[in-house]
Amino acid sequence: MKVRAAVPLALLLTALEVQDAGPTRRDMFRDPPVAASRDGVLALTLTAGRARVDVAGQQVLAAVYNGSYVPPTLRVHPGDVVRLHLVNALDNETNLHAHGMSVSPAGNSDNVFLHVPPGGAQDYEIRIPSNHAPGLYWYHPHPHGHSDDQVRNGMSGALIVEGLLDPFAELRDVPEHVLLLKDVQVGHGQIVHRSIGDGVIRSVNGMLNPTIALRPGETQLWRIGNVGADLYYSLTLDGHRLYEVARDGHRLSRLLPKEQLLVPPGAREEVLVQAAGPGTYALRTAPFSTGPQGNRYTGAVLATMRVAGPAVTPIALPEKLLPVADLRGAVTGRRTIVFSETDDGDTLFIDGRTFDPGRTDTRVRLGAIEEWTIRNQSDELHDFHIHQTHFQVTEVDGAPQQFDGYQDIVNVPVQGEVKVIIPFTDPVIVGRFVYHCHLLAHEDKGMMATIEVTP
Ligand SMILES: [Cu+2]
Repeated sequence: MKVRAAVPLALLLTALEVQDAGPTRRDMFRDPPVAASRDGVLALTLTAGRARVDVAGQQVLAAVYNGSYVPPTLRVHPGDVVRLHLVNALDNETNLHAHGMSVSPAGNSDNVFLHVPPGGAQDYEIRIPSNHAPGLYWYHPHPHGHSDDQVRNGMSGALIVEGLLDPFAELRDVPEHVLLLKDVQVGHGQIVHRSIGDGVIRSVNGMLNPTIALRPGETQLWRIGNVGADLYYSLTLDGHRLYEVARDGHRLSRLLPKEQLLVPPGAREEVLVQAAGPGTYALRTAPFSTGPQGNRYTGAVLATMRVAGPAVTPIALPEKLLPVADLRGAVTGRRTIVFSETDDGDTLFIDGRTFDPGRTDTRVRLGAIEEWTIRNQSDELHDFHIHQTHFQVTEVDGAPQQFDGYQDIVNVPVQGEVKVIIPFTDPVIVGRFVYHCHLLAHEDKGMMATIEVTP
């Protein structure tokens, strides 16, 4: 804020002190720091290690990247190369996954079978195809058995492929924010591991209910990522609709006004927000239950939108965006996979088996476009995610779904099923990778399988 000479300094200080007093003080919203590519290359080091960090206004000891609960947002263009040096200063093995990216799963690219031992380091080189879909992706560790713990600690950050709104002259220059949703359980100054959702604190970019400032009528792009380990978010914004532009980094064929958005673990939503009249409006997540064998947790106000200042003329939002290819009619094969678990919930299966990195569960020829039925034979929610590619959701519990675009995460109802069409058509994905439930506690307890795409 610029201090104007006409206001006595003493008065200003008093006002600030009053504002700062007490627990009701809210942080102004801050975007995560940015590491952007230059001349086609993004080079950076991520060091995974324990550090005392600020989370939701508390100092806690956590395992994080580069000493921060909110590591840099990686911003790249299609065609760029990411050269990432991962240093493991933790007590457990770790590795790195570029969630949602259609990149090579081989060698030292997006290869989750690579594990970096404690004290070790690994150079990753991820080449982003020149035709890669622009949007919000994210990075996080993926070492089976430790994924949940490491992501719960804060090891997750945003990865943005530029260009989402470039084709639309009226939207190209709207201000944007990245909102990373993470949740923590804190005990004795440390991040602790209790039952999912139990006493959880929700944060946005590590902040507790920060204030996002807009002018009346102003339009902003909010890139919202559920980059926590296990929690569902069900989002609403008081007095406003969220205009859905993209799901999981994939632009929709039209702008969808939504009163409420379900964001399962690992999913992203990119939305336009158009501010109403002056006032404050809460961005909320509703209380949630993941089923009789699952978890219940409370809702929270995630952020407060404060609308003030001179009004601007609202942009006329387009109804249509760009066409997206409908894959129905192009299906070359079908298969069914089943999620199940033991009665105590301690062991979870895909097709009756727990994860074995040495076994190849599914083999697919490059060029195939498969319809998968994903059946949930348990009494709690799971969400399905496959690496290296995306899919089209065609049915949920037998009800046909309207086609608007692709995604890489889908919620699978309790004792229900979804049908998706998965293209295995991009030559860059040839190799071995995985599909799994993205509640990382479930993945760590076995609910993951391997797939190989062969030329
Ligand atoms: Cu699950």
